[in-house]
Amino acid sequence: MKIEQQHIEGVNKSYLKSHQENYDFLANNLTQKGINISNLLGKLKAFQVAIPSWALGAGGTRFGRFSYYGEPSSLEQKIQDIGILHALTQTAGAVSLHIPWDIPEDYAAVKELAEGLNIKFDAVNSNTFQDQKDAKETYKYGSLSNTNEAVRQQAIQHNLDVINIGNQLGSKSLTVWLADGSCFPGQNNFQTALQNTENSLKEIYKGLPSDWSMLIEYKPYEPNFYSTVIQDWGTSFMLANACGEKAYSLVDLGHHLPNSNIEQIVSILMLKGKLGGFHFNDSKYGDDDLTVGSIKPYALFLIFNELVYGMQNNPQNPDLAWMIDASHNVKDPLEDLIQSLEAIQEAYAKALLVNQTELKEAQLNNDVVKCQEILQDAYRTDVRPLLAQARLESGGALSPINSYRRLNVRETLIEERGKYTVATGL
Ligand code: AOS
Ligand code: ZN
Ligand code: ZN
Ligand code: ZN
Repeated sequence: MKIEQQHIEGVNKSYLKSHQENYDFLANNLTQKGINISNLLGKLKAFQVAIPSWALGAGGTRFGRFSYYGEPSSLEQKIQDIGILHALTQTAGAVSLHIPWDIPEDYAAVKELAEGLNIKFDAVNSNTFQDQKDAKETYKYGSLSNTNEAVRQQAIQHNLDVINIGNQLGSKSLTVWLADGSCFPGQNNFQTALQNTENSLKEIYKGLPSDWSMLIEYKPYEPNFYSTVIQDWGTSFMLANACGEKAYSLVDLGHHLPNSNIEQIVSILMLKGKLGGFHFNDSKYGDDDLTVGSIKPYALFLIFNELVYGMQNNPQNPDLAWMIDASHNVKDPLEDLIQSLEAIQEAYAKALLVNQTELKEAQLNNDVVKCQEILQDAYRTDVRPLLAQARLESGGALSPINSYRRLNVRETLIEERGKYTVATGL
């Protein structure tokens, strides 16, 4: 299934009048505050977020998985799904692949399909958290950190293979997330595990093309429940520095212990020029991978406030790889991703409303109340008409979720692919 422009325009008609009223009201208010609307719209239109190939089917937990009908079974179908998301939202112009789950059979065909849907290939992800069929060595006791050199070599080679695959598609970065760690005290020597990881990452780094970057993701626990080798941003930062200037930290919002001040982490990494990528999601307890903005939207706004500040004031930090990393156990994955994309844009738009000059002045005057007022005034502004306008101007849907439903997307996918697909696993 492919959503055509005329389908979207058809559905947009019924929302046009009320949108125009809401938008005019907001645009007037913001203009009176001295905000340049066309500048704002330009930034929103340019902000594209990569969809992870693994989020297009229903997720699950270790207790089970309830499949969603009509899920994609091949890389081509995953790209088609992202094409649907992008047509509606105009903000999902990239895909993040996972190897070996997404090895293309026909590179030219996959590239052509993605190009036709205006989708770029963002960071490619390696997988050393599962044993692969016919693999000689097992990752049961770690991959890049393993005490056995043969295992480390296999994991290094896999990452080099992933770079090679991504290179053929036009990707420019590799994301390394390791499940390495230990489940019980005494199981691992912390220093050996970190040293092995550093040496292995340096080997992978040597194979990185000159215009590529390596993104090092951290996570405090799971699947290992006593220690994780790359447990926090400090460890990731340390490893990125050890590797070189093309290595960066990647922040996944779900990879922090409760109440961590993620906005501060983001801010400091950008100051040091070492924030390379982002995995958006939301969580209540741990790495819940819930819909972005569904639990802590104010925290997301504060994070975006630092990202916007960094993008404006930290030329030492590169452009970021923006990605969603979410999982949906009970929702239609595509609807869930539409909600996440909207929440990201909303937080970004609100952060763009913060008057940085006034904030700096209030900070210098130690006017704590004013500082809070400035942030909360931006946060409390309903920016949704602005997002809708940005979508409209780019050819997207005024109301993506409603359009998705009214265009019977899921029903059509089920018709085309069948209710139970390979991805169902039944
Ligand atoms: C795992 O917890 C990390 O968030 C990874 O970024 C990602 O979810 C994984 O690579 C996908 O399988
Ligand atoms: Zn992640
Ligand atoms: Zn995660
Ligand atoms: Zn997660």
